[in-house]
Amino acid sequence: MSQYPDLRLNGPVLLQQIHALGEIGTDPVNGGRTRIALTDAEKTGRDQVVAWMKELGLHVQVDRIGNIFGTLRSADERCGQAPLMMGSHIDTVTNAGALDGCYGVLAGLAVVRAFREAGVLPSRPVTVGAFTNEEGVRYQPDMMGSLVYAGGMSVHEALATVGNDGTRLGDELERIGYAGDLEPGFIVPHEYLELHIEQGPILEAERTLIGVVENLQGISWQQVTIQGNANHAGTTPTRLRHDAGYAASAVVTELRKIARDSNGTTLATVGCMNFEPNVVNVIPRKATLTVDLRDPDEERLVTAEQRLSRFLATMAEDEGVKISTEQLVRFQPVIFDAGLADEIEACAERSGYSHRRMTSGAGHDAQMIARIAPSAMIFVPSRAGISHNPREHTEDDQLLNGAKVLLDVVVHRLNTHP
Ligand code: HGY
Ligand code: MN
Ligand code: MN
Repeated sequence: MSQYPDLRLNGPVLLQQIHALGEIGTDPVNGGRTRIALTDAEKTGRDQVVAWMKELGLHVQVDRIGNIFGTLRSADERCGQAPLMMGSHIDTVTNAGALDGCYGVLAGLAVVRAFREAGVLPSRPVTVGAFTNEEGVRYQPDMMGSLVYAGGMSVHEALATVGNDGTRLGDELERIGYAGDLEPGFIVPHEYLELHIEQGPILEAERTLIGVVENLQGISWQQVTIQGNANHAGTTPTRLRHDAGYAASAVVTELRKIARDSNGTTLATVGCMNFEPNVVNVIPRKATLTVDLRDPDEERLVTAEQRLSRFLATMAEDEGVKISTEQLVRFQPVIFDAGLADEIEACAERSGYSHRRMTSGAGHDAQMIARIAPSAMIFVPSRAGISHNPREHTEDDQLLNGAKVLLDVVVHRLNTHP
């Protein structure tokens, strides 16, 4: 018999808050919203989430890397009791949808609201976290706030990180007023749950409502710099060229071959590419590009990295260019807690929601918190599998299904792990 028989999800408030947060940082020209980490727009989003946490009477804390935590105290306030934590992020990529990350943070607040509206307190503290710089667009690596929190990166190193706009992360954190004084990791969660949109096509294609996320693929980000020779586009014979632009383009083609040869498990993306001097009639003297490689299997990911490295060495030789690489991110695949995954599956089953076990293609804060506490994720469908795009969308009833499963899992964990 549940200790919390009267808990109900307040769906309308959750949907209203998702909409309201999605209005912060909107881009009327290119669509969507842009709340890159530690920008003014993201600060406004942070301020709004903190205000909602305070409205719920949560104890709000900010750590030295700007991670925000709102905690609902437990009924008996046993000293030092580890909280059950839910969380995600509210920073976005450029021209993002309204759900990536935000949904998980606001659904966590909806779970707390269910306790508040029922007038009951949980048997252990319940904390909702919003982690800094999950997207890694401005400062690498991504999932930085949760990585620091889990002890995978020092606060000093994170604060000293220089962004691709030349700013220092610690200065920007001070500027937006979220340089907290608590040591990251000051709360070690009893367990951690992250509700997130799938950001891929599987659940929709299979008409399945809930994803029980068992694992998360490995991620490798590199910056590749190719140094060639600028020369006249009209007078330089092909055989005499040292064309950084050609070399960079050949990398993109080779990466598609690497992905294809993996039978689809390895994914390869060149998201950024710049030429210098970037002029129509000048052979590029320099090209910089980013490479994002992912695979659920560590060995295959290493194989893809090694194949790329060999290709770069051969290209440097053949084209007479200098190629250097810088590793920006390297995270191994993560297996989530089997007990929590079973619990999520049982809750989805009990609610009559179709469900399936799956791998996360995207990186998430849960992969970092899994280093310090049992963690797992719940997915809901993404329309046409679209994300990191203004057209990112999940139906309201699907969003509420996910939040109800999150509430149900929290209640069950509190009942069985008081
Ligand atoms: O890159 C990712 O997978 C995440 O969105 N940061
Ligand atoms: Mn996300
Ligand atoms: Mn994202």
